[in-house]
Amino acid sequence: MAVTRTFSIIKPDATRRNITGKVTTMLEDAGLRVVACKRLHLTKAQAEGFYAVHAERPFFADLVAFMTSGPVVVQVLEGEDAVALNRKVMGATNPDNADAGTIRKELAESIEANTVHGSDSEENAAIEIAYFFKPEEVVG
Ligand code: RTP
Ligand code: MG
Repeated sequence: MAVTRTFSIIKPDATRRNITGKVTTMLEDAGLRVVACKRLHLTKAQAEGFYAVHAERPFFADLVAFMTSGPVVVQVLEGEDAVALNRKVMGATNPDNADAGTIRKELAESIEANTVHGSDSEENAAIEIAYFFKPEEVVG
């Protein structure tokens, strides 16, 4: 399996609870390496653009409000088959359905305030990385 990259967001529920280090440790312990990182407060336009694929979903307005409710930490993660590895350590979207030991099972508050985002394909990872980082900001 090749070393690849994925995109991660540590969501506002985690920055509010001051557990970004704990989340990052769980990512690192799973075999992922942080090769780019910054903390920012998403604008409404940034959050709407990022989640445009969900624009027609009933939870879209709530999701945008949540994602702009506090700072986030955006990261590029590198590792063996990084997209799948990250999704595995994140756990299911709804923490009630997530496996024990996953970030969402251990730390998420709800299906919305679920602590982390992770790209769902290599194609989307590349799009999402480019949404937040210039090539020279990613240092492997
Ligand atoms: P993500 O995109 O954040 O990595 O999460 P995901 O793939 O597991 O879930 P997705 O279906 O892409 O949904 C994006 C985010 O929207 C919120 N959500 N709320 N209220 C609801 O029913 C609901 N469903 C999804 C979550 O924050 C989810 O991560
Ligand atoms: Mg998703």
